[in-house]
Amino acid sequence: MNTTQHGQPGTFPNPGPQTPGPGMTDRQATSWAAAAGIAAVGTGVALGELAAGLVSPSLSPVTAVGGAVIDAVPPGVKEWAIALFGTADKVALLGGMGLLIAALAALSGIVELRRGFAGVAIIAVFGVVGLAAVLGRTELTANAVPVPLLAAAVGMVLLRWLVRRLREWRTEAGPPAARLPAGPPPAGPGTAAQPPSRRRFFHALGGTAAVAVVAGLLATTFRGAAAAVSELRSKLVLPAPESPAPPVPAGAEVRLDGVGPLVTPNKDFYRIDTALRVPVVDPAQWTLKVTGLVEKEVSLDFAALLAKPLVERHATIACVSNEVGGDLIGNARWLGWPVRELLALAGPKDGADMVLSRSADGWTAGTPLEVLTDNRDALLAIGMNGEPLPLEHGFPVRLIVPGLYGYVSATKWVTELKVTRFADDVGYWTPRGWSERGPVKTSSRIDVPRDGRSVSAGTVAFGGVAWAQHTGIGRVELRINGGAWQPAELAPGISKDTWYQWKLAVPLTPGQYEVQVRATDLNGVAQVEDRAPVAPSGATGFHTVRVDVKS
Ligand SMILES: Nc1nc2c(c(=O)[nH]1)N[C@H]1C(S)=C(S)[C@@H](COP(=O)(O)O)O[C@H]1N2
Ligand SMILES: [Mo]
Repeated sequence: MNTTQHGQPGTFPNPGPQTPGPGMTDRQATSWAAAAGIAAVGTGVALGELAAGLVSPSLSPVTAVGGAVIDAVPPGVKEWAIALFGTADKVALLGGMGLLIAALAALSGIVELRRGFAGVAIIAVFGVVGLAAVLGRTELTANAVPVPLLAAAVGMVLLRWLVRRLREWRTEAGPPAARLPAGPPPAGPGTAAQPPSRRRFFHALGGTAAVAVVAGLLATTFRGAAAAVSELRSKLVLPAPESPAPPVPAGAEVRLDGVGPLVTPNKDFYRIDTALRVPVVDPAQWTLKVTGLVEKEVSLDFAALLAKPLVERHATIACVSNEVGGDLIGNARWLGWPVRELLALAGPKDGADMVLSRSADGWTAGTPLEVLTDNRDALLAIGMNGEPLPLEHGFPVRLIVPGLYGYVSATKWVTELKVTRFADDVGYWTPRGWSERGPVKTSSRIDVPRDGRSVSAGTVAFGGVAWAQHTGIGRVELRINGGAWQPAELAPGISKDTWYQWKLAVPLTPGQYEVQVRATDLNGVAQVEDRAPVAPSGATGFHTVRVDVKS
């Protein structure tokens, strides 16, 4: 962008025009400034909606602000609105918001023309309101937070640019010619040439408006599909499991503030996938095909899946990219149908040793056939913590396999299971530098105190989680400044497939401490001490925190 020409009023390139310009009245300048404000803010909002549609299908800044308005208005007003608009109340709200946004956008253009940055400040307030609304929506993931900021930034930059173009035009056009009391208006070809800055302003304004329209149309298309599937999801009633989850044992929670929750709420559950746009899969259109080395190909639709005897189980899933001490891991209660029962219907042929699962967006994972047919509860999951799977976590159906990293097992939006051989097929990540097999490595984490924290001398409570899915944790120990390993209090896990919480109270005098944790599985195998990076098969090493104990 051109930063050398500011075109401020008073810096006429050539004062005292020899040929009188066509002139620009204050009213014209104000109208075009208002148009610039609407185009700039419109583009910001449209791009924000588009980004929201791409990143987080269920919510947009506009929807979030609208939702906040609905939550905030007193009940009387709500009833009045429903009485007045009936079922169109939401359309009326969105229409009203649109008009209000347009009015404020026009105002931002007008004040920006009068005084640089005044309009930008109004847009900044827009951004803050949008951000506050987004933060206030509990069902929203952190992914949506940058969206209102992006929208506001785009609006501010465009407004500065358009108003600068407008000022250049006004400067070149000069003040309006003295009004003649009678006679034809002086405007017209030949009378006064339009300055080139006029064309530049209209190109900028038209270009901006065109971007707003295209982004708005794309956003509507994306959101329309996502909104329809979100609606189906929210209306879906999950069947009761034939085999409910075993009860959470008493004492499974150590009840220490800051320790990762025993069951991770859906909105806090880590999300990892290659999907730039969350696949939007209509359950009525969904089918799962079992293909490849099978006696008989099987096809399953969603209604048939719901009618199966479902089981509900807790399982902790982790990403291979989880660093030592990291949070790409979570525990949930999954509702689904055991994959081994589906595979039994198809009848894998001799020689098959892998199932290549494929998602609606073409991602693949290669899972050992054995793990999907042994007695563990590898599930075709439809429910997560009592709800249908969130769109981001694979709605309507995903795989959950206790004991394997997600990249070789946890296919979201799953549509095909191809029974095959490791010799013949590869999952998505394998040719990209990750191991063919991905068993979860036994590991543990110190959640409190956090690394680098100061605590007061006396008894310091340490706590965290440890996991060795499908084997189970037998012991967790702490080591302080490289001393002897001290056993921590290990809470009972929900099952061998979940993480376990642990805690240990340690008396500490003032000073600097380095505290490490080590987990040992139920077979007596301790986690690996040597540090290894996440690639190719998962990080190892002891999680270490430095604690500053103050007197
Ligand atoms: N379709 C699809 N499924 C996928 C992935 C993906 O990129 N696409 N990523 C996998 C990886 S690497 C992990 S760790 C888990 C994460 O599941 P979550 O996002 O529900 O936590 O999903 C797995 N399933
Ligand atoms: Mo992952």
